[in-house]
Amino acid sequence: MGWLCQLLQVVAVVTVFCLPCLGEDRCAGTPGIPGTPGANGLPGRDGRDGMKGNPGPPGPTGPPNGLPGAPGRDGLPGPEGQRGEPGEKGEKGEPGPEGRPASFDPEVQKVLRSLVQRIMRLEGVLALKGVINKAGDKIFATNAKEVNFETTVQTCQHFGGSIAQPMNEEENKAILEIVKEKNRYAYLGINESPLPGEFQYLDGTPVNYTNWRQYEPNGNGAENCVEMFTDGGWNDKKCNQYRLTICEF
Ligand code: MAN
Ligand code: CA
Repeated sequence: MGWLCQLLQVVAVVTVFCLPCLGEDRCAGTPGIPGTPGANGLPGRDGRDGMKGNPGPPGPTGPPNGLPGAPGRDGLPGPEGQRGEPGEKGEKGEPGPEGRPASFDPEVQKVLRSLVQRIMRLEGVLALKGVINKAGDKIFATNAKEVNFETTVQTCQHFGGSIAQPMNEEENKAILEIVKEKNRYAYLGINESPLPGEFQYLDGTPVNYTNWRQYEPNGNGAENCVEMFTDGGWNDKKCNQYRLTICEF
Protein backbone atom coordinates (compact mmCIF):
# COMPACT_ATOMS: atom_id res chain seq x y z
CA MET A 1 0.00 0.00 0.00
CA GLY A 2 2.92 2.46 0.70
CA TRP A 3 3.98 2.68 -2.95
CA LEU A 4 0.37 3.26 -4.05
CA CYS A 5 0.01 6.22 -1.78
CA GLN A 6 3.33 7.64 -2.97
CA LEU A 7 2.20 7.26 -6.63
CA LEU A 8 -1.05 9.03 -5.96
CA GLN A 9 0.81 11.85 -4.23
CA VAL A 10 3.11 12.31 -7.30
CA VAL A 11 0.11 12.32 -9.64
CA ALA A 12 -1.60 14.92 -7.50
CA VAL A 13 1.44 17.17 -7.54
CA VAL A 14 1.91 16.80 -11.36
CA THR A 15 -1.77 17.60 -11.90
CA VAL A 16 -1.70 20.70 -9.79
CA PHE A 17 1.50 22.13 -11.35
CA CYS A 18 0.91 21.07 -15.05
CA LEU A 19 -2.76 21.77 -15.64
CA PRO A 20 -2.60 25.64 -15.45
CA CYS A 21 -0.38 25.79 -18.56
CA LEU A 22 -2.18 23.34 -20.84
CA GLY A 23 -2.63 24.91 -24.24
CA GLU A 24 -0.11 27.74 -23.66
CA ASP A 25 3.23 28.23 -25.74
CA ARG A 26 5.42 28.74 -22.84
CA CYS A 27 4.76 27.14 -19.55
CA ALA A 28 6.09 28.73 -16.36
CA GLY A 29 8.43 26.51 -14.31
CA THR A 30 7.12 24.98 -11.23
CA PRO A 31 8.67 25.74 -7.83
CA GLY A 32 11.07 23.04 -6.68
CA ILE A 33 10.46 20.83 -3.76
CA PRO A 34 11.92 22.34 -0.56
CA GLY A 35 15.28 20.85 0.19
CA THR A 36 16.07 18.87 3.26
CA PRO A 37 17.06 20.92 6.46
CA GLY A 38 20.77 21.73 6.69
CA ALA A 39 23.16 20.36 9.31
CA ASN A 40 23.16 21.94 12.81
CA GLY A 41 25.24 25.13 13.17
CA LEU A 42 28.09 25.67 15.65
CA PRO A 43 27.05 26.05 19.33
CA GLY A 44 26.17 29.69 20.24
CA ARG A 45 28.08 31.78 22.85
CA ASP A 46 27.40 31.24 26.55
CA GLY A 47 24.35 33.22 27.84
CA ARG A 48 24.54 35.63 30.81
CA ASP A 49 24.40 34.28 34.40
CA GLY A 50 20.84 33.41 35.51
CA MET A 51 19.17 34.78 38.76
CA LYS A 52 20.36 33.37 42.09
CA GLY A 53 18.32 30.29 43.02
CA ASN A 54 16.49 29.64 46.36
CA PRO A 55 18.46 28.01 49.19
CA GLY A 56 18.31 24.29 49.04
CA PRO A 57 16.59 22.09 51.69
CA PRO A 58 18.51 21.37 54.94
CA GLY A 59 21.01 18.60 54.60
CA PRO A 60 20.65 15.25 56.40
CA THR A 61 21.51 15.03 60.14
CA GLY A 62 25.21 14.53 60.61
CA PRO A 63 26.80 11.57 62.46
CA PRO A 64 26.08 11.47 66.28
CA ASN A 65 29.74 12.00 67.25
CA GLY A 66 29.84 15.60 65.87
CA LEU A 67 30.80 18.63 67.97
CA PRO A 68 27.96 20.18 70.06
CA GLY A 69 26.24 23.07 68.34
CA ALA A 70 25.99 26.60 69.74
CA PRO A 71 23.46 27.01 72.64
CA GLY A 72 19.91 27.76 71.46
CA ARG A 73 18.07 31.05 72.19
CA ASP A 74 16.28 31.63 75.54
CA GLY A 75 12.80 30.10 75.76
CA LEU A 76 9.60 32.04 76.72
CA PRO A 77 9.25 33.19 80.40
CA GLY A 78 7.74 30.49 82.66
CA PRO A 79 4.63 30.95 84.88
CA GLU A 80 4.86 33.12 88.06
CA GLY A 81 6.39 31.31 91.05
CA GLN A 82 4.91 31.01 94.60
CA ARG A 83 5.07 34.00 96.97
CA GLY A 84 8.27 34.03 99.02
CA GLU A 85 8.65 34.50 102.80
CA PRO A 86 8.28 38.11 104.04
CA GLY A 87 11.58 39.94 104.18
CA GLU A 88 13.08 41.52 107.30
CA LYS A 89 11.63 44.79 108.56
CA GLY A 90 13.27 47.76 106.88
CA GLU A 91 14.68 50.92 108.45
CA LYS A 92 12.18 53.50 109.67
CA GLY A 93 11.53 56.06 106.92
CA GLU A 94 11.75 59.83 107.19
CA PRO A 95 8.64 61.50 108.65
CA GLY A 96 6.24 62.59 105.93
CA PRO A 97 5.04 66.17 105.41
CA GLU A 98 2.80 67.57 108.12
CA GLY A 99 -0.85 66.88 107.33
CA ARG A 100 -3.89 69.06 107.92
CA PRO A 101 -5.34 68.81 111.47
CA ALA A 102 -8.30 66.43 111.52
CA SER A 103 -10.46 69.24 112.92
CA PHE A 104 -10.07 71.11 109.57
CA ASP A 105 -11.52 68.22 107.64
CA PRO A 106 -14.98 69.22 106.34
CA GLU A 107 -16.30 65.72 107.08
CA VAL A 108 -15.03 65.90 110.69
CA GLN A 109 -16.51 69.38 111.07
CA LYS A 110 -19.87 68.12 109.86
CA VAL A 111 -19.82 65.28 112.41
CA LEU A 112 -18.76 67.66 115.19
CA ARG A 113 -21.59 70.10 114.38
CA SER A 114 -24.06 67.22 114.44
CA LEU A 115 -22.72 65.99 117.81
CA VAL A 116 -22.95 69.48 119.34
CA GLN A 117 -26.56 69.75 118.14
CA ARG A 118 -27.51 66.41 119.66
CA ILE A 119 -25.79 67.12 122.99
CA MET A 120 -27.52 70.51 123.20
CA ARG A 121 -30.87 68.83 122.63
CA LEU A 122 -30.17 66.26 125.35
CA GLU A 123 -29.13 69.01 127.78
CA GLY A 124 -32.33 70.85 126.97
CA VAL A 125 -34.41 67.80 127.88
CA LEU A 126 -32.46 67.19 131.12
CA ALA A 127 -32.72 70.84 132.16
CA LEU A 128 -36.45 70.86 131.39
CA LYS A 129 -36.95 67.86 133.63
CA GLY A 130 -34.86 69.46 136.42
CA VAL A 131 -32.18 66.77 136.21
CA ILE A 132 -29.38 69.25 135.52
CA ASN A 133 -28.72 72.95 136.16
CA LYS A 134 -26.36 74.77 133.78
CA ALA A 135 -24.10 77.76 134.47
CA GLY A 136 -21.64 78.69 131.74
CA ASP A 137 -19.70 75.55 130.87
CA LYS A 138 -20.68 73.80 134.09
CA ILE A 139 -23.53 71.41 134.70
CA PHE A 140 -24.72 70.82 138.29
CA ALA A 141 -26.73 67.78 139.35
CA THR A 142 -27.77 65.91 142.51
CA ASN A 143 -28.67 62.33 143.33
CA ALA A 144 -30.84 63.70 146.18
CA LYS A 145 -28.79 61.77 148.76
CA GLU A 146 -27.43 63.28 152.00
CA VAL A 147 -23.97 62.16 153.04
CA ASN A 148 -20.91 63.60 154.79
CA PHE A 149 -18.31 65.73 153.02
CA GLU A 150 -15.88 62.91 152.21
CA THR A 151 -18.62 60.71 150.75
CA THR A 152 -19.89 63.63 148.65
CA VAL A 153 -16.38 64.10 147.17
CA GLN A 154 -16.08 60.38 146.40
CA THR A 155 -19.56 60.06 144.90
CA CYS A 156 -18.98 62.95 142.51
CA GLN A 157 -15.58 61.57 141.49
CA HIS A 158 -17.12 58.15 140.92
CA PHE A 159 -19.50 59.63 138.36
CA GLY A 160 -16.78 61.53 136.55
CA GLY A 161 -17.43 64.92 138.12
CA SER A 162 -16.42 66.75 141.29
CA ILE A 163 -18.16 68.27 144.30
CA ALA A 164 -19.94 71.52 143.41
CA GLN A 165 -17.50 74.43 143.72
CA PRO A 166 -19.05 77.85 142.96
CA MET A 167 -16.49 80.22 141.44
CA ASN A 168 -18.84 83.09 140.63
CA GLU A 169 -22.35 84.30 141.32
CA GLU A 170 -23.87 82.53 138.35
CA GLU A 171 -22.54 79.17 139.50
CA ASN A 172 -23.61 79.88 143.08
CA LYS A 173 -27.15 80.57 141.85
CA ALA A 174 -27.22 77.35 139.81
CA ILE A 175 -26.27 75.34 142.92
CA LEU A 176 -28.78 77.28 145.00
CA GLU A 177 -31.56 76.24 142.61
CA ILE A 178 -30.94 72.61 143.58
CA VAL A 179 -30.58 73.41 147.29
CA LYS A 180 -33.91 75.23 147.23
CA GLU A 181 -35.60 72.55 145.14
CA LYS A 182 -34.59 69.83 147.65
CA ASN A 183 -34.74 72.19 150.62
CA ARG A 184 -31.51 70.71 151.96
CA TYR A 185 -28.14 72.30 152.71
CA ALA A 186 -25.23 71.11 150.57
CA TYR A 187 -21.48 70.86 151.11
CA LEU A 188 -19.31 72.86 148.67
CA GLY A 189 -15.87 71.99 147.27
CA ILE A 190 -14.11 74.42 149.59
CA ASN A 191 -12.04 73.68 152.71
CA GLU A 192 -10.33 75.67 155.41
CA SER A 193 -6.61 76.05 154.78
CA PRO A 194 -3.96 75.33 157.48
CA LEU A 195 -4.34 79.02 158.27
CA PRO A 196 -7.57 79.30 160.36
CA GLY A 197 -10.14 81.54 158.70
CA GLU A 198 -8.53 81.12 155.23
CA PHE A 199 -10.46 79.00 152.75
CA GLN A 200 -9.31 77.34 149.54
CA TYR A 201 -10.48 75.13 146.69
CA LEU A 202 -9.75 71.41 147.01
CA ASP A 203 -6.62 71.75 144.84
CA GLY A 204 -5.19 74.23 147.39
CA THR A 205 -5.71 77.46 145.43
CA PRO A 206 -7.26 80.31 147.41
CA VAL A 207 -10.93 81.08 146.77
CA ASN A 208 -11.49 84.05 144.46
CA TYR A 209 -15.26 84.26 145.05
CA THR A 210 -17.15 83.89 148.39
CA ASN A 211 -20.73 84.30 149.57
CA TRP A 212 -20.40 84.06 153.35
CA ARG A 213 -23.42 84.66 155.48
CA GLN A 214 -23.23 87.41 158.03
CA TYR A 215 -20.73 86.59 160.82
CA GLU A 216 -19.31 83.64 158.89
CA PRO A 217 -16.82 82.05 158.75
CA ASN A 218 -16.61 81.79 162.53
CA GLY A 219 -15.25 78.29 163.19
CA ASN A 220 -11.69 79.63 163.43
CA GLY A 221 -10.10 76.29 162.59
CA ALA A 222 -12.85 74.09 164.14
CA GLU A 223 -15.15 74.06 161.11
CA ASN A 224 -13.15 72.99 158.07
CA CYS A 225 -15.95 72.42 155.54
CA VAL A 226 -18.40 74.85 153.89
CA GLU A 227 -22.16 74.41 153.45
CA MET A 228 -24.69 76.40 151.40
CA PHE A 229 -27.90 77.46 153.08
CA THR A 230 -31.25 77.70 151.31
CA ASP A 231 -30.66 81.41 150.76
CA GLY A 232 -27.41 80.72 148.90
CA GLY A 233 -25.23 82.03 151.74
CA TRP A 234 -22.20 80.06 153.03
CA ASN A 235 -21.36 78.80 156.53
CA ASP A 236 -18.19 77.11 157.64
CA LYS A 237 -19.23 73.81 159.21
CA LYS A 238 -17.84 70.51 160.52
CA CYS A 239 -17.35 67.92 157.75
CA ASN A 240 -19.31 65.05 159.35
CA GLN A 241 -22.84 66.33 158.78
CA TYR A 242 -25.31 64.78 156.32
CA ARG A 243 -25.75 67.21 153.44
CA LEU A 244 -27.28 67.08 149.97
CA THR A 245 -24.89 65.68 147.38
CA ILE A 246 -24.42 68.19 144.51
CA CYS A 247 -21.79 67.53 141.84
CA GLU A 248 -20.53 69.58 138.94
CA PHE A 249 -19.68 68.15 135.51
C1 MAN B 1 -23.94 76.73 164.39
C2 MAN B 1 -22.99 76.18 163.36
C3 MAN B 1 -21.98 77.22 162.99
C4 MAN B 1 -22.63 78.48 162.60
C5 MAN B 1 -23.59 78.95 163.68
C6 MAN B 1 -24.35 80.17 163.22
O1 MAN B 1 -23.28 76.95 165.55
O2 MAN B 1 -23.71 75.86 162.25
O3 MAN B 1 -21.19 76.80 161.93
O4 MAN B 1 -21.69 79.44 162.33
O5 MAN B 1 -24.52 77.93 163.94
O6 MAN B 1 -25.17 80.64 164.25
CA1 CA C 1 -19.79 78.57 161.07
